[in-house]
Amino acid sequence: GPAPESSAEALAWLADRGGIAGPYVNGKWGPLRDDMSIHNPATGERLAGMTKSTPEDVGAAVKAARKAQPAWAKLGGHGRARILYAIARLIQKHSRLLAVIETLDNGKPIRESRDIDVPLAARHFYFHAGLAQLLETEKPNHEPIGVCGQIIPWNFPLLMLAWKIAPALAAGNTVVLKPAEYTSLSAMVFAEICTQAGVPPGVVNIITGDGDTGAALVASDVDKIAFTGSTAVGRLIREATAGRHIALTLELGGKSPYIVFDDADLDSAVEGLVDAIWFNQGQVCCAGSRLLVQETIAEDFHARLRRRMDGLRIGDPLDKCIDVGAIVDPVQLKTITDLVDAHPEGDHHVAATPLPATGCFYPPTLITGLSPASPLMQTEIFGPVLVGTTFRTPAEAVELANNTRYGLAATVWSENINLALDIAPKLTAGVVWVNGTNMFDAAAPFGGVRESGFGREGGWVGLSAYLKPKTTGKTLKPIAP
Ligand code: TXE
Repeated sequence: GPAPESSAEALAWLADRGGIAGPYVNGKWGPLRDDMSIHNPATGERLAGMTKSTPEDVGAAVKAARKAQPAWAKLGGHGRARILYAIARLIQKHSRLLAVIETLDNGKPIRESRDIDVPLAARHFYFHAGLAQLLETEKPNHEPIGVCGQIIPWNFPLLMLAWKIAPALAAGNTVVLKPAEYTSLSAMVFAEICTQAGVPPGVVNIITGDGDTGAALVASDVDKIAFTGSTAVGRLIREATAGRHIALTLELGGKSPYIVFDDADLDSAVEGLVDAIWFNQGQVCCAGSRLLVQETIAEDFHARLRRRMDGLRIGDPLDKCIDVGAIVDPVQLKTITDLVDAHPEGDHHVAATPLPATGCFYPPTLITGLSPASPLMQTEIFGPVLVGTTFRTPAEAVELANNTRYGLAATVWSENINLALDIAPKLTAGVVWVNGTNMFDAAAPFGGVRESGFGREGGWVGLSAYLKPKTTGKTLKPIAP
């Protein structure tokens, strides 16, 4: 049918499917059970029911993936590319439905789901279709890993699904993916897109459920686990897979520094912060959440920042004029609230715009003048809360920036390119942005170090995490007699 233009039409789309998100295994839906509820965080309204997939449901999905894998690999890079291109085009065709569903389910502003999440997801499939076509010539002597278990978070439900599924499929693997319990609806749309695109049954399997379902997937007969989520669950997964010698990549939390030097273009650096910490309500693994400002300009910079914060529009995520939407779930809202309330230290500034009377909203907040050891400076808040302090010298900026358990991203603002190029290599991070922030490219490897995890997603490096190199006799030169 035609793509829904409104939430009413998106809800009708869900009702047509029984109003329940459930497993998609071997190209078919089911079992559909109303075990859990999916809510709209902006209104509290129930959007759908959801199956909590059992270990048996997970086992059936892994079995389907195992059976489908050899034929999928045999299709070859060009054959798989044809299907990946079809998925990309169908994401574009259904972009309106995907954007509305994503915003209803997650609470992110429709402007973001429409202009960022959905187009980047499509681009990820286009890009990996291209890589699939190059595989046989660029990566001879490489085999797919097999069946990949993939577990994703709720902050970018469709985009994280694309980051996981596109490279896995391009490389000739089959997948069993578990979306996050708060946000499983765009995965339902994606499953239908797979059917429409001609993905053979069993190549893409989706299992809905919570952490128990995730743990069952980790314990199942898969050849690899790819996980994006909290550092705590990442650690559990590492322990659970330790003795089994299966492949593992982890993309975990962060507390990324955002460094502003006194010679920076201050208005651009302020605007960058809107993207760094208020984009997606700060629920971004690489959010620039720790502001480090050179002392000489700190007062001026903080004043500009407070003015900009006070102008942010907070409210109904379906309103195209909204800058800041809802927090994904009451549990996450409570985590943010408890953490900030427990630490009154520093100067707190709360954005002036009033919050909607109901729903899961948290105001954009700036907390400056903190000691580097403050839990606010060390703990990932994963909300619209920017914390910070000042520094005097570049060396001190580097020291403060690296004073964290994490190492995902970092941002440097300076008009002095020599300074920026000197600082960048000294920062402990998987990606460093200069005079910009939150910039992504399907071709650029993304991932972290330390407690931010290991492994990279994107580009050839990301694709390689779904391939096994294999040296074969034919390609070895015999030792001269
Ligand atoms: O994450 P979980 P939560 C951070 C952020 C946030 C905190 C808690 O700080 O406030 O984590 O969020 C599945 N075995 N990030 O509790 O639990 C779960 O069902 C296997 C940063 O929601 O890590 C979901 O699909 N899987 C992060 C996924 O793991 C398990 C994004 C992520 O949920 C499991 C999300 C288990 N034992 C949260 N337990 C980022 N890096 O972007 C849960 N899951």
